[in-house]
This record gives sequence, C-alpha cells and structure tokens, in this order.
Amino acid sequence: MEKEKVNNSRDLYIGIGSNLSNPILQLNKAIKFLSQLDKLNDIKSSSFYESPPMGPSDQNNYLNTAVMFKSSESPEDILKLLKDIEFSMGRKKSSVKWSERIIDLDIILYGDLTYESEFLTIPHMYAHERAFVLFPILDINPDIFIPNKGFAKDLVKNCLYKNIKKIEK
Ligand code: PH2
Ligand code: MG
Ligand code: MG
Repeated sequence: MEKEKVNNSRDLYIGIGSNLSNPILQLNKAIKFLSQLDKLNDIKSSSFYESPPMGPSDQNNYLNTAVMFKSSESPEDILKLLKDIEFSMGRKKSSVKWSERIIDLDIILYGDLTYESEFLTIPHMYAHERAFVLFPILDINPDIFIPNKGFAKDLVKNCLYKNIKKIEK
C-alpha cells in the first residue's frame, strides 16, 4: 500500500497570487501553510514577481510565486486543501471575475496528469499563456513541460501579460 503511494507521487506545481494586505506577507504565509502539508519532501519555491492586474484595472498590482512538492493526493483533495488555506487566510467570495484577492492558490500542473471535472482542470486552463504563471514555474524547473501545450521555456516567448518584474522577497 505504502509502496503504491510512493510510486504514484507526482510533482505538484501550485501558483500563488495576492494583491491585498501586504502581498509579500501573504505569499510567505501561504508558502508556510503549504510546507506544513508536505511532511516528507522539501518544498521548492520560486522568486516573487510583480505584475499589473490582468482583469479590472482598478486594483493593485499582483505578486505571484509558485511552489512545487511531491504529492499522491487526488486532484479534488488537493483542491479542497487549497480552498481551506484560502479561506483560513481570509479570502472573500466575489462575483466579479478577476477581482482583487488576498490569496489565490491554483493547481498549475500535476506531473504529466491531465484531469477535467466540473470544478477543476489540470493543467490550469490558461497557465501556458500567462507570464505570471510561467516565470515562477520556470524558476523551479527550467525544463518543465505542460501537457498538450509544450515546454514552458518556449511558451513564455509568446505569452501574454509580459509586463512582469522580479522582486526581493
Ligand atoms: N490573478 C487573477 C486575476 N488577475 N493578475 C495578475 N497579474 N496576477 C494574477 O495572479 C492574477 C491577475 C485571478 O486569479
Ligand atoms: Mg488564479
Ligand atoms: Mg484560483
């Protein structure tokens, strides 16, 4: 049983974003929460990046980062864990698409898995076209491949929202 679990483990990449209440603090807090989930393996994290908001422009710039750790949980269980962390960090529901948020935790990639349900699509539906997702995951793994899309290092050349800069953590 235990052996099966180990064999099933995949590299889980989570994208993290915030544009409210001291985003540097919020990203660090989210990384800490995620590190606590990952009891066995080291969590890898990327640099922090600042970019203008995609979506309504009457909101602050975003900070984005990504983490990677090995997991063998089901996609839906991971989604639930992420939602729980978002809730405990004070994320409020909004009816406005792409509105400001204290924390956003998205499953970007889960090894070579492709998964689709009513609630969740893996790889993340738009990861391949967003600089604020691609730059962080490339920091962690320059050879990262997005199933059905291509190598992130190639995708980043033609992606959207390229007005992005690395910042000090
Ligand atoms: N996330 C959004 C909406 N807009 N803009 C940037 N720059 N970075 C984000 O992570 C982001 C966004 C909703 O998830
Ligand atoms: Mg998001
Ligand atoms: Mg989200």
